[in-house]
Amino acid sequence: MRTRAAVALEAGKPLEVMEVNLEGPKAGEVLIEIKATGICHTDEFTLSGADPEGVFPAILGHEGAGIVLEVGEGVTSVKPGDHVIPLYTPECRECASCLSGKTNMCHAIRATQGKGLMPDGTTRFSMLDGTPIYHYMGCSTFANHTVLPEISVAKVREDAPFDKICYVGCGVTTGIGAVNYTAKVELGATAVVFGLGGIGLNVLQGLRMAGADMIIGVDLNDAKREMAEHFGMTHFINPKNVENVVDEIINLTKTPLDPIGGADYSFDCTGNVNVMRQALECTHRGWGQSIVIGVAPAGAEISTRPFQLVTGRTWKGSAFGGARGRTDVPKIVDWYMDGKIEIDPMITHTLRLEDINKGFDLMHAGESIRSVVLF
Ligand code: NAD
Ligand code: AHE
Ligand code: ZN
Repeated sequence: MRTRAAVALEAGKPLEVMEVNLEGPKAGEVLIEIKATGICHTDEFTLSGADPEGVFPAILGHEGAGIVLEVGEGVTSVKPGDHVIPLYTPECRECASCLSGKTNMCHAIRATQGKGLMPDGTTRFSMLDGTPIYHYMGCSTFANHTVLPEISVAKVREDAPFDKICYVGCGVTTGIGAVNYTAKVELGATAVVFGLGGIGLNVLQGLRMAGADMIIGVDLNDAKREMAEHFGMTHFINPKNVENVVDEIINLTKTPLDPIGGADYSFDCTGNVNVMRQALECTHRGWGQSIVIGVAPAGAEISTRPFQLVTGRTWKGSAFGGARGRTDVPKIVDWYMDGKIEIDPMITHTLRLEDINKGFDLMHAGESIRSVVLF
């Protein structure tokens, strides 16, 4: 079949909207009509050329929602008509990672997915002249139709609006999950969120859900403050206005009973390795945990004095919030539909596919939280 897609022809260039060829689903695969897709900072990261796994031409996008149109041989868990969210972190329930119960990092198809290929080593997309187009994060949601492995789709309730729940495909789950599944934040905790964008705001609402007391937000952009307060931030720091952001946080968290100070938890949602260091070093001696969510460019490395770890701080990472896609994503959609979490205010812009590059411009200008493309 033919479908419309925004194609990343090469790194650093705007996407080009065009007709492309799409082969139908093979065994174990499903064809999905994408109804809406968010634009995440990670799409920008790969398009910029900073992603070591970036391959071109590719159809980017990994934050979508849509309807199953057709299933390949042997597919049993979804059927045509089902509403689904594509998963860049699949859940096969059979690999050692899934069976461990210790991680959401299913490795069944990771090797081919990282090369922009389907599990059989080929692509389903091509240009009209036959040139293959790579998949992206196993999702390629910047296309009106896409093909995914069955293990990479979460079936969700049919009354949930596509233009909002697409965000559960990455940002919402990543932020709320990092608090609840990765850090397991407890009632009364003190936490710091670095970067108050599409991920950081969801960390904030995760912290509010978990019952954290003091929630400090850090961002270079003062314009992020108002929305962050709406999502539960109790204190704001703009690093431009303080001499040393780590000292500032430690001072804020000192109490007469605890003159050492330091946060119980911190979350990096910037992808900046200097910020990751600050995030670790502002946590409490003896028990502080810092969760790295931000994705750093190729070649970047983190550093700290080992003494920071010797004295009881823990550095952890979180991909897709530690959520097991097929199990947890439908529950997060239910939380939204039941009013336990909010999504609508974070979707600041909706665009047509033809205008998708505006979504990247708004992100660069710091003017959007999430732009959502409607098909
Ligand atoms: P975003 O652009 O919406 O937000 C980033 C925020 O960080 C902005 O508000 C910006 O002003 C702020 N910021 C930038 N540099 C800063 C600094 N030095 N100090 C303080 N604040 C700073 O991006 P997003 O969509 O929220 O994504 C955030 C990061 O998370 C990206 O690196 C993205 O690739 C990554 N990410 C990771 C996962 C995962 O599973 N681990 C999932 C989604 C996104
Ligand atoms: N390809 C990059 C890494 C990109 C990365 O870390 N991706 C996150 C999701 S970001 C979503 O917006 C992730 O889930 N990683 C786990 C995985 O298996 O990719 C690189 O550095 O090579
Ligand atoms: Zn993302």
